[in-house]
Amino acid sequence: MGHRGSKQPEAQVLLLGLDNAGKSTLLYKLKLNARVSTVPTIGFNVEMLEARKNGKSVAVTVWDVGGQGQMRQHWESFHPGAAAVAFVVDSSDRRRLEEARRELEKTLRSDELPGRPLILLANKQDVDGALNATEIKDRFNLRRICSGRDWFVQPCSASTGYGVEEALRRVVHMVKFPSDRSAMKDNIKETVQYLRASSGH
Ligand SMILES: Nc1nc2c(ncn2[C@@H]2O[C@H](COP(=O)(O)OP(=O)(O)O)[C@@H](O)[C@H]2O)c(=O)[nH]1
Ligand SMILES: [Mg+2]
Repeated sequence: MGHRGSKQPEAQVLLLGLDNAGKSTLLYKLKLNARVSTVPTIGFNVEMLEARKNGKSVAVTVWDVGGQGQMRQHWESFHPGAAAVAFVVDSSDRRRLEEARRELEKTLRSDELPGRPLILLANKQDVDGALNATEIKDRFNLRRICSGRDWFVQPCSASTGYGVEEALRRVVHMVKFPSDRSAMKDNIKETVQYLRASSGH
């Protein structure tokens, strides 16, 4: 990161969701378009993805912040630089849907994310009995909790790749790409320093 000399517009996307939702699998599916085995994310993964918008090349930096309990307190440190939120849900885990919904609602209430678009990734569609995109939308009461922002529900399977490219296209479509990213780059540096300091590295 930070070695690119070009003025390519860049946006930060926060990849959030409970642990085990499939965030890391999704990120590496997007990055490599290949299936990889993941380990539970302790800190965070970050990848810069190239995409096109209106015939121009753009960069989407995706931050996969660990979903486990003690990492959730750090989600907020990533909010200020985020142009969009991608929230991953394990559509087959009915037991934890309400927990996921609460986390999403809390995230969207953040003062640092006013009007930022949300893409809800209804993941694990390959699993028998998984809720479909409409059911997820209704369970999450998205129309209510997303008032004042663009939102979209994308059914996908990070394992098979179904819906994954489509998800990135949706994000690119919804995100605004400001031309001056210098302030945002400083923001990222500060966030990384903060996280390193607080994890003792
Ligand atoms: N069947 C199925 N399993 C998935 C899918 N996405 C992720 N998984 C599995 O769910 C588990 C958690 O995935 P991971 O990416 O580590 O979740 P994270 O904690 O959100 O980063 C792993 O065993 C993945 O192989 C999917 O779309 N379908
Ligand atoms: Mg992970």
